[in-house]
Amino acid sequence: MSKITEQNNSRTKTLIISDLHLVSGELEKTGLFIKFCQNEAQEADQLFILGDLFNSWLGDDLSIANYQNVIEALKSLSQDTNIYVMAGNRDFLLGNKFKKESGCKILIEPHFIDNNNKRYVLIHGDTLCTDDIDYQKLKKILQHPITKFIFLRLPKKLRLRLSGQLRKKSVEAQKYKSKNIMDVNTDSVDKFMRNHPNTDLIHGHTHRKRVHNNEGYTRYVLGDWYVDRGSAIKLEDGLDFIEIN
Ligand SMILES: [Mn+2]
Repeated sequence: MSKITEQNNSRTKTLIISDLHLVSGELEKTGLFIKFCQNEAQEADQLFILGDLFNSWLGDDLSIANYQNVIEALKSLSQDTNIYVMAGNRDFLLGNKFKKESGCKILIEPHFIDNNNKRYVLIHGDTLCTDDIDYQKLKKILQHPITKFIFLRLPKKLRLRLSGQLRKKSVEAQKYKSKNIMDVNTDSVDKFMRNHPNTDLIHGHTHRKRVHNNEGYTRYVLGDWYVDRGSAIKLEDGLDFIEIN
């Protein structure tokens, strides 16, 4: 059974975001996120980042240096706000040095939180995209502990080269995939939610912000972050989508 976040009282102010896909050197979106850390997130008791905060993460030893300003913003936010980071399919190599330097705690999915007499299950979302068989196969290989172990020990230059090639392939593959294939499979969602009765689902990954009212549960899909505006879910006296700008 997964852990439940300690604060169970209904007045815990929680913000949930995902899929910022920050790229080092892309200053506008990075700046928007840093501003968010200094304002909206500062007023929250806890912030959940449900994966793909970073567009790529090739190991703490290589990537922390590329995102120094983001790490510093997280660190200073972590003094007042509990920050929980879930790995996405882009940044699943976030490690111990990241945890230490950013002040974030790393969550394993699924993670459950209670708010205002309602239980929510949080996941990144890619596990439910079961129609994309090639993606699921590749994920199994890339995120296998042995692959991760070996990759993290490769020279930095080689890691950069390999990830560049992989990214190119994935962009090409996406061109030929239908839009439906890259969304969640509703049977897989139903099956997953049957294991978690009286719970609503919050996830990201698909970049299709929406509220889906299904039989027995509601599925909330987190919104995108652009250079000039972002999106978050706020839990306080209920659930609201808020715009960040
Ligand atoms: Mn993703």
